[in-house]
Amino acid sequence: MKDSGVVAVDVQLSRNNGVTWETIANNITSNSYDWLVTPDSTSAGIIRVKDSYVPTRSDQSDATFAIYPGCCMAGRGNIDCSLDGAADIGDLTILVDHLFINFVPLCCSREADLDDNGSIDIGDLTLIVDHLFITFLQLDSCY
Ligand SMILES: [Ca+2]
Ligand SMILES: [Ca+2]
Repeated sequence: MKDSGVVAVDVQLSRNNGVTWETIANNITSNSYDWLVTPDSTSAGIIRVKDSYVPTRSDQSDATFAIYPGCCMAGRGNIDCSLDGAADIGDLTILVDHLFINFVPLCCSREADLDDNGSIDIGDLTLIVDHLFITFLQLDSCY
């Protein structure tokens, strides 16, 4: 909640713990602002709110926060929903665990449905093994 002496604020985001900043919104006069989270993912996010007219007056989040890649927002294969968004050996491990060992639920089943046939099965396992080790086949995007 902004102080009554503050007319408007700018909201900024850093994805690298304050090294660089991007402006999310300018001249917000209300006490809240809804922001639709955008890529890139980060483990070092900070939000800063500055007085639009007296930029030396500002405050920021006390601790960093993470922005995770969305569920199947880009390419498939990030089965473990890792922050880097990458399809790698960790994702293969999760898929094997899901299919054969502990049957762990998946954080985003669409990431694991590599052949887009609506089920997670051995066909998807074949594709990620192919992607990682054999033909390095490009995985389809989610859309
Ligand atoms: Ca991953
Ligand atoms: Ca499938």
